[in-house]
Amino acid sequence: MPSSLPLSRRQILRTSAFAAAGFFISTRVTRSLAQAAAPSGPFKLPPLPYAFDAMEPYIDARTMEIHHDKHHAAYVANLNKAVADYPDLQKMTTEELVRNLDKVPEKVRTAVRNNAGGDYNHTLFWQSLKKDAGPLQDGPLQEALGELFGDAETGQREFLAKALSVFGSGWVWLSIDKDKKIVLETTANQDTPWALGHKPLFGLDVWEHAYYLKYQNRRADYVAACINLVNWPFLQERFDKLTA
Ligand code: MN3
Repeated sequence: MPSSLPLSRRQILRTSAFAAAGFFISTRVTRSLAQAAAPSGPFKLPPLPYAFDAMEPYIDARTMEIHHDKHHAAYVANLNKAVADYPDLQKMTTEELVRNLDKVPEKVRTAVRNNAGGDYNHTLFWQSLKKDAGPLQDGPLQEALGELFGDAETGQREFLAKALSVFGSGWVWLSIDKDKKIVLETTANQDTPWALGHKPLFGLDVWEHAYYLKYQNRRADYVAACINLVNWPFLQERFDKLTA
């Protein structure tokens, strides 16, 4: 039959194309599952803005990978779950959600508070870290920090002490109050400074998941290491925007 050869060739082609596609798809599925075991929804896990090992040796690559791909991804997935029945909430950003928790229906308020907070805090945290960002330059942020702490050494000491004062899981923050002054404060769990009426400038994650693999119980060593990673140019720009 004249068609048998072309047909079988087509079949072979189809089979191999299918096999290739299948391989491709399964690789992609595995990756996307690892990225976000999420029921799909309006909220997406923002990509880490650098490689997992970008903050070595201060933050190890494995911690960074688990922290972003598992912990941060879980907040996004759980936020999507929480807003699944609320089209109005689905249209909001995580910042709008954490700034308006009183408007979130009581039934999902705790879930939104924890998971929108988790997404918001981590997204800001990733951007706030950079290796070799250089020191803080003279300018409004430097002046505001000087007003609060006096000198840099005192600032680091007080920031560390504040970070150690967090009992259990939480964050230590440099926030901006209503008078555009910087305040040093902490929040529990994934609460944000917005809940305290302040604008978050810089937050350091002091949950154990942020440091346990490398530092075990030595939170002070982790915080001291992170002080080397502050992305001052980013914070300067953010300070200018938040105080404009
Ligand atoms: Mn975390």
